[in-house]
Amino acid sequence: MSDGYKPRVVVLTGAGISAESGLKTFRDSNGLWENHRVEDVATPEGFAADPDRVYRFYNERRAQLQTPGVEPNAAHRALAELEQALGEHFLLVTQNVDDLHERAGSNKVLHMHGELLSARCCQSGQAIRWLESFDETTECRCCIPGAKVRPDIVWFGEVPMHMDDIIIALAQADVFIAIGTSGQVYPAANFVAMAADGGARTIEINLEPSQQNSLFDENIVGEAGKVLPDFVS
Ligand code: BV8
Repeated sequence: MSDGYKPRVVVLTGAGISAESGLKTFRDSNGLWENHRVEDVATPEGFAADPDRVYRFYNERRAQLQTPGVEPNAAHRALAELEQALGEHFLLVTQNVDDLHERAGSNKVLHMHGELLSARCCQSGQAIRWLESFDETTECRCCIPGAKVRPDIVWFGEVPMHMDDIIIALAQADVFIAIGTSGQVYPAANFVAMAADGGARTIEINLEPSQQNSLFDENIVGEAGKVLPDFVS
């Protein structure tokens, strides 16, 4: 990257970027939604109806994320290098709740759907770093005794995080790159149109063309871990 002009780049990642690290995606074959009903484990109604099932769903994924061998892959590392090269002209937004971007060296990651490795206090709303399993008998560490904790996850019907910052960045982007996302969940699925409206060049990198591939200026088909290192160099 020349020292002079640095394009403003916004990247959106989805579950596909973590697939080569061994984490399940949602909608691929054998994906998370094949073995769980979204309504049961990723909605406030599902949590109210059967909290234990939801705690178990996220405890299993949190434990899997921390098992040996689940490591960032070359795609995560390539994005960390791109952040190094572009500095404040680079923004990484992820729909993922794993910490593989951070473990690959990305410093600024906007987790618009929350994070597995934190819990949210039901009393104060605070997010607290939390690595072990928890359930409805677990007491919060942050405030009044007896306060409970829930997964620090944005469920369907809840408001995604960091939307103000994301909307501004998309309006100012020169390049928008979506990596490893099926483009089926909103408002993230609208980001390509929002970036294009702001004049950005839009690029999709995906194992197969997503439902939205026609909305992108460029479609690169392949495994992110194989495509991205060459793409960013
Ligand atoms: C909201 C919890 C209002 C975290 C998740 C229109 C406008 C606004 C809202 C809506 C709308 N229409 C409908 C809605 C409501 C709803 C929605 O989108 N429903 C869908 C089903 C139609 N949206 C919401 O409720 C959102 N909230 O809208 O609030 C609002 C809006 C704006 C501003 C203020 C308020 C909340 C959505 C968040 C829901 N939470 N999960 C968790 O458990 O992990 S969503 C879930 O899907 C995950 O977060 C996941 O990240 C996300 C998207 O999935 P993907 O990441 O794309 O994964 P998927 O498996 O689908 O695809 C993987 C892709 O990777 C595939 O294409 C595959 O080919 C590819 N791939 C595989 N391997 C590789 C690869 N690519 C490259 N390399 C590889 N190796």
